[in-house]
Amino acid sequence: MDDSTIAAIATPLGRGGIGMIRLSGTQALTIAKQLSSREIITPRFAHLCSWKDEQGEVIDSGILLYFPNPASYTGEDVVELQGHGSPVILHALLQRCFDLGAVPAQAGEFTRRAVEQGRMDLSQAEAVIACIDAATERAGKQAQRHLSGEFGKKIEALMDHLTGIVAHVEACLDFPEDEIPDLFLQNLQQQIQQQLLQPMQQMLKSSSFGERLFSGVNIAIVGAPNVGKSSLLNVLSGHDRAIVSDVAGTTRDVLEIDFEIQGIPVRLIDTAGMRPTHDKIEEEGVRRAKQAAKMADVVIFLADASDANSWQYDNHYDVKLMNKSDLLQDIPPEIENELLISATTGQGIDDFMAYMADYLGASDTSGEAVFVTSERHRQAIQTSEQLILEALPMLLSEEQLDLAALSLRQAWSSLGEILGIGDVEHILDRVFSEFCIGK
Ligand SMILES: Nc1nc2c(ncn2[C@@H]2O[C@H](COP(=O)(O)OP(=O)(O)OP(=O)(O)O)[C@@H](O)[C@H]2O)c(=O)[nH]1
Ligand SMILES: [Mg+2]
Repeated sequence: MDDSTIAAIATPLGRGGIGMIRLSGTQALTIAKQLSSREIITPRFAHLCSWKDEQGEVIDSGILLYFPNPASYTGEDVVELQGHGSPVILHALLQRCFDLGAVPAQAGEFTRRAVEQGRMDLSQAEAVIACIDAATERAGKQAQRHLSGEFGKKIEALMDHLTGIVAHVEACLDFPEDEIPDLFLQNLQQQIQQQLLQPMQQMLKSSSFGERLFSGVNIAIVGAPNVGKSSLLNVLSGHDRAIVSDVAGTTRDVLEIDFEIQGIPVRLIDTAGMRPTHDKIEEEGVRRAKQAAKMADVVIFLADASDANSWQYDNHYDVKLMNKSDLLQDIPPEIENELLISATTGQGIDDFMAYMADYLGASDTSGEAVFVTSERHRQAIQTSEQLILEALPMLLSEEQLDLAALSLRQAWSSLGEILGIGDVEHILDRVFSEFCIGK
């Protein structure tokens, strides 16, 4: 265990109403007493006091809070100094903490200590960054569910089932061959299906939506000039962002707006209409449009339902959408199965949004309250699932039972990585390197 006392500014660097310094470790209380010249510091009591430098001159004043171990964020003694949000004052105060014996905290070190002290599991620690980084309310709520341990409990439940199953398989190993009833092993297979594989597959299904909640998606709208790409961008953004005109080739630059689809942060990208051109500026616009389409996660090909010339697009796209439905008397048979909207009247936009939500995986969450939200967790579940699937047929051949037990134990360890259980030092290093200092 690290017995150093760490200190860092926990609020964003910049001027603000309040600036906070946090200390954690065995020396935290002693340092607090020296700073504040107080003999007695009551746990969880808001002390209004001033903090002084070596000469006794006041550096800042504010609220001092002391949380004795183990009931603190890190599980160690924690002191919080809530002063004024001035970078100069905060740095002076922090330096004073260092002079009194604290050392600078590494990125994420407070939370890492919380994990090491068993105050939270690794998935909860990751939820701390997820909370901070959440770009939409729904993402924030999902992060809270992870933070509360709801996700970790699901993983723990799977690990408990695995432990039970491994125990059964290992018990079989002690029996002489031929004495293990077939039915017993078949039952075990069934349990694996129901208690492990099914819930894991459901979790994996929800992961594309869950991961997108945090990673967000870039969606590019491409198509021929004048089909209404900029009009669609304006409708979806709810304001008049892009210039719209009946002159083909209006948009030249790549334009972006941010909005959300069922909580997924979406960057919508409007591009220049694609057509052969000798106009140098428009040519550059078309080049940029192609580039944007290449980089996008989802490419929407927009066409004008009333103009068959716009229906063909040679490059790759993910979603085809027909605009200007208001101009149609009848729907031409060639496009009767396509998604139809009118950027002018708003017709079909809700259905299109529902389609996009589905496309982005919203329906795959099947009403679950908490789902997989990170690639790291998904990969650990996938590895675990793979190992269980490998073990499954081995369970029916008695001479392979030991191999089956080994695979199942590895499957358990893979799930354990999610919670930070086992030999996970390298994983901790990676996870916490993404944290900010002071958290
Ligand atoms: N009737 C009708 N007109 C539309 C609709 N959407 C766009 N328009 C009109 O079509 C013309 C072109 O619209 P834009 O949004 O500028 O088209 P664009 O695809 O961005 O065109 P470029 O930037 O030139 O590639 C404008 O006159 C719009 O008012 C629609 O749903 N119905
Ligand atoms: Mg345009």
